[in-house]
Amino acid sequence: MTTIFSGVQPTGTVTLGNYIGAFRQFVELQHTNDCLFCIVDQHAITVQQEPEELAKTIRSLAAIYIASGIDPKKATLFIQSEVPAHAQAGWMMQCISYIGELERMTQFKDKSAGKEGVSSGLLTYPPLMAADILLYNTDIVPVGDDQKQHVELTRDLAERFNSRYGEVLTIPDLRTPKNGARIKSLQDPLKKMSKSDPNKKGTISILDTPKDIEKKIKSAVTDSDGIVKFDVENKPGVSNLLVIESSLSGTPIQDLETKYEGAGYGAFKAGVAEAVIQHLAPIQEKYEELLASPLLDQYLDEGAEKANAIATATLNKMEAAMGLGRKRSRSK
Ligand code: ATP
Ligand code: LTN
Repeated sequence: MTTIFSGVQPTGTVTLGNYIGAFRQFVELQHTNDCLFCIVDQHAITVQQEPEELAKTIRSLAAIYIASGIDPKKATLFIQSEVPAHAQAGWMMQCISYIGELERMTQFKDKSAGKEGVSSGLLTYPPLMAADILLYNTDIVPVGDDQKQHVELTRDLAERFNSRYGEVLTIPDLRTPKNGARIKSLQDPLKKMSKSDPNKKGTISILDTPKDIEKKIKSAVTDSDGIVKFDVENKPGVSNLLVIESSLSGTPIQDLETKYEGAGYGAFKAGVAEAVIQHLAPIQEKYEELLASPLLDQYLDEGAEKANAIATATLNKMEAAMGLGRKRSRSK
């Protein structure tokens, strides 16, 4: 069976970008593969977090995973910091990474640009992500477009480890969605929609109320020619809204262009808002139920137990291969 692994950071509320780019792929993949999904809280602290808020966001994210359709009986859902092997293997991956290759990561450049007091964890974040993936002998990593460079680095690190210490690690492949791999901000359709964007008008959270969704889509930046047509280069705002409606409703973009022919942007935006509201309503309902239920902790406990067993086995092999501790001398 193919092994799938992915992670989402508990930073802010999950956006429509995360949902379309990541969660929907997860839900689709869980039926025919061996899936592990992680709440990567150790990645979240590369940027300072308020402890109370972080703890709440972790639970909320777990509920969002399940409300979006992840079945914790089929897929393993767990919290990164509850599986110590991640930090241990992350350190080993750091020791085989070069500072130069980490400084070239665009996410590091974006998140550190113009900031004072950038944590060293922000730079060494990709080796920890590599450890997350490699501990589970992962074949495929489903993510949005923005994570492509990190998955490529993971492949390089795994190959480097194997060539230095023997064939221990599986080389993973990337999977991005055909439609919606990079949902854009509603206020700046050249930028990706992001959880940590301080301008909340550009971001739809999957927990937003119908009123907020309508308001945000109504004020989405488009253009002045009034034609609903998919053209990313010349009409990025309209194209982004078309991608959103198409991926949520399952209607091909061409059919949406026909639907909105001659309609004007007012009717177009109302239609997109309706599609988003309809799609999110059952997810929001399930989310509230889960947060109030003791089942959430039970699922996370079971997930951590399963993940720990697999991760520890790989960690032991990695340590033995590198010569750490007494694993080699004891096996003789
Ligand atoms: P942050 O702003 O804190 O960096 P983020 O919104 O980028 O957060 P992550 O937790 O880093 O969210 O990403 C979770 C998953 O969602 C990843 O697979 C990522 O590729 C995907 N993703 C994030 N933003 C988008 C987007 N705008 N369009 C499509 N996929 C996205
Ligand atoms: N870097 C990712 C989150 C992440 C991840 C992972 C994704 C951490 N570890 C392992 C896939 C596999 C992000 O910022 N979205």
